[in-house]
Amino acid sequence: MAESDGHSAVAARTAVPTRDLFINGTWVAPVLNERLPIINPATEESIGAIPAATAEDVDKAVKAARDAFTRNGGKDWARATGAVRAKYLRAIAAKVTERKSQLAQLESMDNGKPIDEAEWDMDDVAGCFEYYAELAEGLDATKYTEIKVPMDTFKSHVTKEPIGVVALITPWNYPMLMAAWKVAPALAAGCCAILKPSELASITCLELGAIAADVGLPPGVLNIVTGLGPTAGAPLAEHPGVDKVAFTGSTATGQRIMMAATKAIKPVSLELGGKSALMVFEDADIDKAVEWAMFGAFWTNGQICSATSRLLVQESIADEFKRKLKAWAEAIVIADPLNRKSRLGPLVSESQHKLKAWAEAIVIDDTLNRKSRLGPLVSESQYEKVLGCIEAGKKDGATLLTGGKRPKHLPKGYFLEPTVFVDIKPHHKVWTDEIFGPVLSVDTFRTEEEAINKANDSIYGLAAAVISKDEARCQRVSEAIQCGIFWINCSQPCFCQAPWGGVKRSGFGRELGPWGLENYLSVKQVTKYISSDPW
Ligand code: TXE
Repeated sequence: MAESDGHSAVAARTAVPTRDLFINGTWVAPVLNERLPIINPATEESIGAIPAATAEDVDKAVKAARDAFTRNGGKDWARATGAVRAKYLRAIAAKVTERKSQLAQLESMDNGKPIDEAEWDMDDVAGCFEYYAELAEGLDATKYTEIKVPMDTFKSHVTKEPIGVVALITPWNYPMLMAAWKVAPALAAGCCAILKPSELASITCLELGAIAADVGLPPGVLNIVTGLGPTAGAPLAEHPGVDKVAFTGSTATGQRIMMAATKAIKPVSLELGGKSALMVFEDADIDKAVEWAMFGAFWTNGQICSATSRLLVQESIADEFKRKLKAWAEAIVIADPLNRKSRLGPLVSESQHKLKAWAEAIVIDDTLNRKSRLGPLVSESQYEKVLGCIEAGKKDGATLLTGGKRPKHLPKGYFLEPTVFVDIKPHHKVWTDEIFGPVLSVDTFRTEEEAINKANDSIYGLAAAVISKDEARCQRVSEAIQCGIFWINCSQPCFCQAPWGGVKRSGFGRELGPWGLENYLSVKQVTKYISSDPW
């Protein structure tokens, strides 16, 4: 194929392994022996199949996890030292690194993300397991923490214990990384887990099973069941043998999971949708601000919970800003994600230099310097959803500044041009609803107060950002915005040491950092009567 069609210079496609469900340390065919096709979103071709688990398979996985949790009085895992668990986590990290190239190719073919980005994801997966290995070791030192109580006839301490059997239900936008964000802290804490990845991108999560087997993880500590949400996810979330559910995905599914958990009074942590705003003030370096806006909006095709989907620009610079945004968005080259030139940038990068490199690689208005950084959207249904949102934007009366359609040179695959809407009204769906695609809506503001009010006027509260040279203003805005993650003079950096999660309908609970570990720990108070006198 010709260079210009975006399908040349494509890395060799690795074979997709055929896997069953990973239960109790072995590969088990699903009871109904049904499979779901894996569609490569860049070609719309089937490249394999994943097992479709149902309630009976889920039940087996939960039993295996419970058995692993209690086996040998819990000494195999739950009550082993953190140092023992850390060894396994480090071995998993090493295997991910060893298999990085293959895993990244599989991720790219399954999810459509540019190959460079998929490789960065694998670095972050390994980094996440390494990080929680360290925290697992740290648990040994803090196992018993004394508490001062006001009566000297009593002695109290708290001890942290693993919550038990946990269900980890993950999405498709960062398939292996989102699994790592849950599996690594859950295992570090001493929990035994059932991972249910998204049916739209399960390949690399199944490979995590192969890696678990390779490093000799005790059977049942990690189980992986793939399949559809209603037939595999729902029975898992509702299973009475599950002690906690950790979920990342849509707000609608989060509500269902929470209702199931409410009935059983079990804890949940929910990382749901977002509609994150980036506020750009007139004292900002406009070129840099456009770069951050592009990065926030179009990286991973905007299929990121924290994506910059609402841009607020101070009125005095709005015309220049929009002109540049249009030119730069149109300069993004869209291509097969296995093409090395195709990349959007790191969302969850461990190292800042990657972020910087990405920002520097953003091409401005010189077409000779174009760099490809957009792959296809993940699936036909997501593609249709995003196209529907674009139509709704037009119908509502927003002006399409650029994009909104399939690129001419890519007749196949779920490719979409980076799309920018302007002339936004507060009720426009493109402004209020999570789209999860490369669609940015731009509004303006006059004062700081107006920017804050507009940014806060959302049912979501995951992330937000400000760009301004005025440090005091940045600080004020960071305190005024209702969200769980706030960026100053940047957008989207993510580090596994820092907490991740939202407020309002973006969910609750925090992943990553020590907060991520606490998600899987239960605090027990132990109080001893130490006097010889009768009470
Ligand atoms: O999400 P779902 P989908 C948003 C985004 C996207 C929309 C739909 O707006 O367009 O959600 O995506 C499992 N019980 N986000 O349909 O359904 C499902 O199998 C238990 C934002 O993929 O929430 C998958 O493993 N589990 C988000 C996981 O839930 C169920 C990332 C997520 O799927 C279930 C993804 C049920 N009843 C989508 N139904 C983010 N916050 O990053 C489904 N699942």
